Amino acid sequence: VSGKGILYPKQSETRETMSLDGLWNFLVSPITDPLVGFRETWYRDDLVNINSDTQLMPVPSSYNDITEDGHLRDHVGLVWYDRTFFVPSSWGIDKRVWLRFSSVSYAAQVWINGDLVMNHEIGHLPFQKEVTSLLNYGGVNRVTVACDNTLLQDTVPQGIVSEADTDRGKKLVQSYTFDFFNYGGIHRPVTLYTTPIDYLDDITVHTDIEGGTGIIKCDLTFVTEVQNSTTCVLKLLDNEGYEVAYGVCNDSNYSTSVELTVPGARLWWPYLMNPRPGYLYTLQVELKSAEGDTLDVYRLPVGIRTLKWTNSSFFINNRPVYLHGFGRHEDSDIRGKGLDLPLVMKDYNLIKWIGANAYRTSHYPYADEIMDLADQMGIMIIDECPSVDTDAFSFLLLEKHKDSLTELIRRDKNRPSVIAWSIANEPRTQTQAADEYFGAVARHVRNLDRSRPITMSIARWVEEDRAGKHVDIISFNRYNAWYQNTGKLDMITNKVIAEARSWHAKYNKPVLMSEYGADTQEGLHLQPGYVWSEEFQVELMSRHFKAFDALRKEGWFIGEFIWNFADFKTAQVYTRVGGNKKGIFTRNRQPKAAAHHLRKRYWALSQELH
Ligand code: BDP
Repeated sequence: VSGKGILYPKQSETRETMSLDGLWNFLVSPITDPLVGFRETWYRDDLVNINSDTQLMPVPSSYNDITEDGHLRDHVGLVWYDRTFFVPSSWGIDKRVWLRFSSVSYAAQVWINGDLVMNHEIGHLPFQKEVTSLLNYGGVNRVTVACDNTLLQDTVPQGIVSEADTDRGKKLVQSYTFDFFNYGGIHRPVTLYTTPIDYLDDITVHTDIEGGTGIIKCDLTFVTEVQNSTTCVLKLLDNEGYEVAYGVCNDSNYSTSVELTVPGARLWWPYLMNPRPGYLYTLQVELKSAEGDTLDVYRLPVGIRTLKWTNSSFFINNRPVYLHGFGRHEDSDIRGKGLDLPLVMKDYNLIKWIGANAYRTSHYPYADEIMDLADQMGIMIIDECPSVDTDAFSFLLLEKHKDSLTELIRRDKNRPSVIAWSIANEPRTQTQAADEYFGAVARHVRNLDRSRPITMSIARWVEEDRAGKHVDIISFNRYNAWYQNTGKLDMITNKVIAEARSWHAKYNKPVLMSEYGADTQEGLHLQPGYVWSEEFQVELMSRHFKAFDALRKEGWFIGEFIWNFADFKTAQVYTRVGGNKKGIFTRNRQPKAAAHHLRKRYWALSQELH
């Protein structure tokens, strides 16, 4: 069985979880014989027995920055991971056992005890498979992962691999045009968990408001041995655990729907739009047998809110919203893109401190744990798929691009924090091929979810763009006084105003500036503002604020996202000093002068608006 849903593994009366995080064994495939691990079936034994170069590697983490080996940092191709673990005998009785990876970048192949379990391509997204029949219960087991970070013309995102002559001989080198380091490894938690034999496979909720009453439409799918034999009992609990709504529905062909009504519903509001932002109910779903026995229980957090958009505005719970936030990255020193809860918490504390109400998950889906906190804190998310700088539009690429959105929407569809889907960042949208390609991508997303608007961050000029017509909100990225007219601070305000106006004039849609900014070396002071100095970054921001304030009066400008929340690592290029330094915070999450400057604006904005 490999159900259709990807519910986050959670413990309940009927479900157990076991973390497989920790130190795994790790072996790099030799560049001279990259496929040797497959030929010699490395998955049939412990890596330590196979090769004495096996070392320890933390999971979750990127592997690139953990060792002192520059070759590993820049490695292209396969690396192997394995570890052993015990499974209790009790798990072997009347249960299904599942193995879930929250993300491996970029492609993964997984074996249990030498048997192939699954393949997955595209980083930043979870995948899982039932492994019940492959495990030794009450005994030791081995999980092996082959992980490949290679990016090609038909991967999402795209890259190019070529052969280079080095002092060590011929070697593969990876190039890519996107501006963040192509970290590899097991980036997010690995979990073994149980469900009952008859289990809830997926839950989909859509919320609405009628007067003061909240409506929650729940679609459930489940897997049971006998069709039409089960009942689902739903209870909605408020945040103190009191039951506020109840519903029952019967199996009809392994799926069912029910509508819950919540009189006097507490709504999910964004941060700073309400004194109690991020209000979440708990939807408790119980699958019952014909005899009334509980088969499975799963609890899903639910926020009741509505989204609406017109050609000029974006509304949450029927109130117009102005988005003020950032583009971000999952990135930090040492761990790269590995999930790190202290870092995640620190980032949210900084987001609250600075008074941002939104961010874009540039340029790929972020960890479930990061999204959970957005739901809880009321931070609005533009949820981006991993397509960056898309070019050379092929059928295969389109199919994978669509898959990345299918998997993203399947994972995040129930999250109140997700207010829009971003289908790409800075694709080459000036061609007929791009027009058709993004038409197809947007249709695909609308078929999966009509409850949220679609956007795309465009960097082509207004006149040449051919893809904006396919989205609901125009997001544009522009680096005035940085990539254009470098250093000319007096060439920002009018240009931003003019460009935003022409986007609106061309497409008659709400417009958001999704990137602007300047690289800044913390501690570098040059007055009057000169590129790379703190003074320059602050002045550049002020000139943009002036434009945004003028645009806000025109009624269709719906938000400003500075690039970037924090400094982050990139590929080695001579335009980057230790990475991209457009952060408001350093990579170590300390404020530059820009952070204090932005804080003043975002708090003033939220006071003025709400
Ligand atoms: C934009 C990209 C972003 C880059 C940024 C920059 O969307 O990923 O980091 O430029 O160059 O074009 O700083």
